[in-house]
Formats: sequence, C-alpha cells, structure tokens
Amino acid sequence: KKIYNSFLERKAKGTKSFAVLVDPDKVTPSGISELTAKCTEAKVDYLFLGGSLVITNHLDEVIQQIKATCDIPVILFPGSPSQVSRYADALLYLSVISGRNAELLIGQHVISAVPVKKSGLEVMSTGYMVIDGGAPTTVSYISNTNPIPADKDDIAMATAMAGEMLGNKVIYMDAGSGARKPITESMIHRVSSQVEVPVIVGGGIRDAEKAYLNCKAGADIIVVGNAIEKDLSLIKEIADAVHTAPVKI
Ligand code: 1GP
Repeated sequence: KKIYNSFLERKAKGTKSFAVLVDPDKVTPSGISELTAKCTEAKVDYLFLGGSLVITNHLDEVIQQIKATCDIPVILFPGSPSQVSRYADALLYLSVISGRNAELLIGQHVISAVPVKKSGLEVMSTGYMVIDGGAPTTVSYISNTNPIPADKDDIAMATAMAGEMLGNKVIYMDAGSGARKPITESMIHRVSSQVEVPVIVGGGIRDAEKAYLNCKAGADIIVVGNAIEKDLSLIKEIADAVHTAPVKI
C-alpha cells in the first residue's frame, strides 16, 4: 500500500499534495517528456491518468513513457473499466457516491474485479462525489447522475461521511474537468472536517490562489488538468502554493 501510505503520511504531517491530471487523449510523445520534466522540476507529487471519455487506446504506452521520463507515481483515475493498466502504480477504485446509478456504485466494479485484481495494482477504494460546477460537465453527462448542488454543503458532508463509513479510503470531490465554477472552500471545509480519510479536490481550478485556498479549507490533494494543458507554467506556481499551504483554517 505504498501510495495510500504516502497519502496518510503526508496528511499526518500536514503536507498538502499536488496531482497533475493527464488526459490520455490529449498527450503526444513529445508533450509527455515536456510535461514530466516540468512536473519533476516543480516537485509534483502524483500524476493522475484518465478521464470520463478516453477515446484513444494507448494508455499502456502513455504510462510507459511517463515512467521512462520521471519518477512521479502514476495513479489511474478511470472513467471506465477499460482504463486499467498494470504499468501504473495505483488505481482509484471509484464509486460514484454522489449519484444513484447502480452501475457506477457496483456494476462496473463486478465487471472489472478480476482484471483489476490480476493487474497487481494498488487499489484505493474511493468515494467519488461529483459537485455541480455551474454547467453540465462530461462526468455528469457520461455518469448519468445528478451532481450534488454547489451550495449544499450538508449533503456533501453526509455523502462523504457515508462513503467513509462504507469503507472508502479516500474521498474525491470533483466539480468535473473544465468546470466553470470550482468547489467552494466552504464545502471543502465542511467535508474535510467530518471525515478522517484523505480528501482529493479537483475540477475547474485555474490558479495557484484557488489551490492554496482549497488546501487551507482542508483539501489534502489538489488535482489540476485543464488549466495546465493550456499553460504549463502553472505547474510550478500551483505546486509551490500547495506545498506552502497551512494545515487548516
Ligand atoms: C477532473 O478533477 C479533475 O476530474 C480536474 O479538473 O481538468 O478542470 O482541472 P480540471
């Protein structure tokens, strides 16, 4: 449980982490080398790999290339059972606890259980909560679920608590990739103060200030994808902000 232990150790020390989300559909071989060099320089803690809709079929190659160019752990963040690769270090085994779609609570897990077990990947049971990001995102459309309303902090809190009591080892609060509005600090605070497991926060984070404020509100791991695809210089800015953030408000 190397990766999960690193989550716990960092949380215990009050060190916040920064994860860069890599969309396999959007990377090219030369792009990967540039990205991993920048991530290494900025001391990025984790690389997340996946997306709600991955069209290309080169996940193994992308991970092998990442591995050849950096030492940052690669964590799968799969949108479907087809996005499993034994070359990664760990897998967020997602249950969409914000929704009521049985397929994403247990159905797809039954389908993928045998290959996931065989892969030897470190599996992290993850309570995945989609929060309304101001406009329909790919994740809410593809998952066929209603997101938690952005201002319903209590629903988010109760959902996360239920996930933790059901055995989820991580809570992932996501406004969806490219969300117009990222998750409020108030909701992050409400959730993270009521669960003990590490809390990952992502979706629509575009600058270092918001990343910093989210950490201050209680997020343990900040994930950024879209904004970095547009501007690689944000990697260092956001990494520095996350790594200097205080433990809690
Ligand atoms: C999406 O949390 C991630 O699932 C990251 O979102 O691409 O908007 O940074 P962005």
